[in-house]
Amino acid sequence: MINRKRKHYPDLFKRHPANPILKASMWPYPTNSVFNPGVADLDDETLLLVRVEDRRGFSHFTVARSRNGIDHWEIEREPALSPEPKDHPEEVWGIEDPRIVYLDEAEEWAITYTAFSSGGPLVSLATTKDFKTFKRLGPVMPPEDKDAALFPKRFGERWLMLHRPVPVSQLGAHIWLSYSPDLKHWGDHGILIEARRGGWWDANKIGLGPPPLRTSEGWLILYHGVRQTAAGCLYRLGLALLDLEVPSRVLRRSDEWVFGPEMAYERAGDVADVVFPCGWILDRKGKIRLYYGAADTSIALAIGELDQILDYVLSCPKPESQPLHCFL
Ligand code: BMA
Repeated sequence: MINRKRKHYPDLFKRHPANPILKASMWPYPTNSVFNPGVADLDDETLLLVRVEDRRGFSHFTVARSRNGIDHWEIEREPALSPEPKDHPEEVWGIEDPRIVYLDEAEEWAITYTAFSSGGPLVSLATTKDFKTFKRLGPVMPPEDKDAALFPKRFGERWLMLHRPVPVSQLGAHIWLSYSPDLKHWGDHGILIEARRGGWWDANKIGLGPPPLRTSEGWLILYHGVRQTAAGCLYRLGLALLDLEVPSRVLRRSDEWVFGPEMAYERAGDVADVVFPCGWILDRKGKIRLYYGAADTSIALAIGELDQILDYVLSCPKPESQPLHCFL
């Protein structure tokens, strides 16, 4: 792959003028906030599995559907997936931040989500064919671990998952890659993308955004970097590209963030200065619709052109070394 001259696009992702597209005031039942939705492309409509936070502070998921993915959302009157602490004690304080991937082989959707257990947040997995009934596979990573998504296919015999454990050693919260023969038992863990250090926008703590997106040039990754400032945390987004056949190889990583909180609905809310995407859709015209939680309060949409995004990410540096991973 050639090293191109660094491209500059001021707006790789453009905010939709209808933002925020979904708010708690539109909900058919009382809620505190709606944000960080998982996204599924159902061909004739866009389905959002919305994280809804109630006024205890606990979250559940509710389905919202729209033909154009922008407006006229039909919001279901009942939650689609609620915490079930009796059978699943790890969900005692709610379920959060779903990432949805269609598994061709199984002909069903897989949802990785954060289960908020009394021992801390962990990664749980559920599957569904219709977003009405769900099969829980239970917790797949112990706490603290979040921001997980599967790849939609096996590599060789194994499934791959990206996720973000947080070590007590405070040596940095990085994006890890793990392997499984059956989606339930995971091993061969290794760091894939490291949080940088010092003054970088993505120092110390990063995490995956939407699930990896298959493109002609590799798996496109959008991740958040959390900058600690005197005023609190600042969530911004950067890009990376993984090898199509061997996703443990990081081909490119952006030095700069490509999207960050700017608008009033991103800068103020329950948690200020947060843009937090958990899903995106690539349409037939090469446009990416990125759905994100804004300030942990509402849901917003930004649109990008895949060609431009690839052009940009291919002009980004190759990582100097691969951190840990050598299993594939
Ligand atoms: C992260 C997650 C997200 C949230 C973000 C900002 O740790 O818990 O759900 O949007 O913090 O509060």
